[in-house]
Amino acid sequence: MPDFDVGDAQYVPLPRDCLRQYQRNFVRMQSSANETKKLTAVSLLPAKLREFVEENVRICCPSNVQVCDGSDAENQLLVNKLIESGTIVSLPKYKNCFLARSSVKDVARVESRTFICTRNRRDAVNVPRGSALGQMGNWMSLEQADKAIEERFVGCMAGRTMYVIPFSMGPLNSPYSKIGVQLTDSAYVVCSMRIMTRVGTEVLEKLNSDQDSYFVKALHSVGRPASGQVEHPHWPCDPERTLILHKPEFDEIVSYGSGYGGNSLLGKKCFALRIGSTIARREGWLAEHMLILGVTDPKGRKRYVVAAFPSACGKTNMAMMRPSLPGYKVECVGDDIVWMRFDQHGQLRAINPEFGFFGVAPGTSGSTNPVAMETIFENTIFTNVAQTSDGGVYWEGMEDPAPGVTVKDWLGEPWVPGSSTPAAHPNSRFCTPADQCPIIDEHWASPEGVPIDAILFGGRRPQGVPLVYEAFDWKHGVFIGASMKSEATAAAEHKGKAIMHDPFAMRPFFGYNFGHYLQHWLSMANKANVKLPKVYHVNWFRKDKEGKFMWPGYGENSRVLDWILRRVNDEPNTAQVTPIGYVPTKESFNATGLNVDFDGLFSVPKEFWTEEAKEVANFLYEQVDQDLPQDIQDQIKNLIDRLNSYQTN
Ligand code: SAT
Ligand code: MN
Repeated sequence: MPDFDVGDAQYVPLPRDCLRQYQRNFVRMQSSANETKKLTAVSLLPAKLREFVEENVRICCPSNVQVCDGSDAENQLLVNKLIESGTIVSLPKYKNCFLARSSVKDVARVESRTFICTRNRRDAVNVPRGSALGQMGNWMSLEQADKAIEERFVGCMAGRTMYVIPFSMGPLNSPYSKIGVQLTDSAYVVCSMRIMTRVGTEVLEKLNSDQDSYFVKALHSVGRPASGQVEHPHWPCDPERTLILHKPEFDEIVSYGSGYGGNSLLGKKCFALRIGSTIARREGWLAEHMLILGVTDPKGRKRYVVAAFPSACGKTNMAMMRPSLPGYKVECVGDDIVWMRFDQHGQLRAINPEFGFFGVAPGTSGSTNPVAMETIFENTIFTNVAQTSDGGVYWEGMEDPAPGVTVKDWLGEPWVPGSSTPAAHPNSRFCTPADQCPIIDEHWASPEGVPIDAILFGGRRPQGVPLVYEAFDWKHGVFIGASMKSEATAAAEHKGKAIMHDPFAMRPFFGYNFGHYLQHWLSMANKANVKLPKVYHVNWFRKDKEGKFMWPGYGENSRVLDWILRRVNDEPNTAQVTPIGYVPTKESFNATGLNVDFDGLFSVPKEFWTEEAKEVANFLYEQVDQDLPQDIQDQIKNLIDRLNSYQTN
């Protein structure tokens, strides 16, 4: 329940009025302190957090402030409120599931409006050569950022509640975890953050007991158009002025104007990746856009691997894979983000900093991801999927609705199969608790993390790129990560299927200069006594001359894991050398029972790769220019040399 309430505030856009409002609010906060002796009373918050809340109450002028305790009761009140405002509807076909329809103008991450704000531009982004446009993130000065914040945030929460969400990225008892506090005026965001992160009073207790009460500050408002006219009252937003700002020097995130996904669930991309990568660099570890899975072979040997694919390229499917190879078992640790570091024994260990899955709905079905289908029909918030007349959901790829059941598309309009427009938005999502996954790994929330033996990079590459290949060594592995490309996806505002560079699947998520990031990855090899994991590149999406996929994917990808485990276990005669890395020998790759063109899947066409190497070299030299590490320059030269002397038969 709110700590204090100042009634229905008017929209007050001027700073002066805001200050007056603040004075009134503050008096009430003081008096509520005497009445409420609970941990969630604003006045009893740890000093630094209280300061953060008060400062932003002063700016945003909410009509009341509610510190979230993460309880079921609190969640129920918020759900009721969201149903009342028309933001979500209940889905009676399932248990405790809801559907939200966003504004049509707020459906994906907005990379063009996402900025890293630092004193020096070069700390934040790579500085491209000449007049080339930077492709790896945007920079804004701290002064510009403050001006933009002032223009947008003053009075933006008038008439609304400001929720204070204390959350932990990673298990609360893990030394790898970090705390954040998000202020937001969206109840939908509170409910979603509660699924995606660990929210609640335990976090406040930890902040209270920690000496420095350190937390990442995250301020979010769905905003209010400058005209004052909110187009869709059930989903307020301000798409014209949306801005997502990060200040790594202050561990601060400020997001305005959008309520969707990574724009508004600030623990995810903003904290765990952008700010996280800058903290990781400072502290000597890695914050990456990767799934984590455990794989057990028929002999009972278990290994964990991480895999980086760009958004909407099948990370969730792989993390929940049901292996087709007999005797294999896959267990899921995480589907999107990893924080990993070498422990005192030199073993790379990883945690999943998240608590839920924010997965792409379309394409998820009993055949592509049966495990996800067993996970998501309880305690889930769906956004922008279609709705069925029997109180369920529907999306492209899902089994057709039963006869007599009608469908409303993601906009709420009647929809019939075969329509020219999709039923679900291509970036529609399920937001679901991770521990509901039937194959969640028993160590998924272990404070010490899980040991990692292999790192996979991958993307959607229709041409030229083998199903799997292995890096010669760590430096070559870092170069492979830097060279990643993939077809554009619906997760951001890009259109079409152009092949885009997406180094480490981090292009939209770097918190600092990509050249420095490469150096940081390379520097892992300089740590004393570390056991560097093997590095791979995988591509499930190669197409033949007729444009058909050459590889069935999904559960059959366990055959690739099988080969990787053989390599990790140092089995002899498992690899042959090509200019781009090791590919499997025919006898070491289990294709039994599959009708696939082995030679075609693993071929390394000289012409394609000569072009590819040139293009990647141009990209890296042009984009990273003076910050391109010498080791990467050497890798480019080595690849070109190997290709020049490559004899194909
Ligand atoms: O950034 S989101 O969390 O909206 C999804 C993604 O791009 O992976
Ligand atoms: Mn992602």
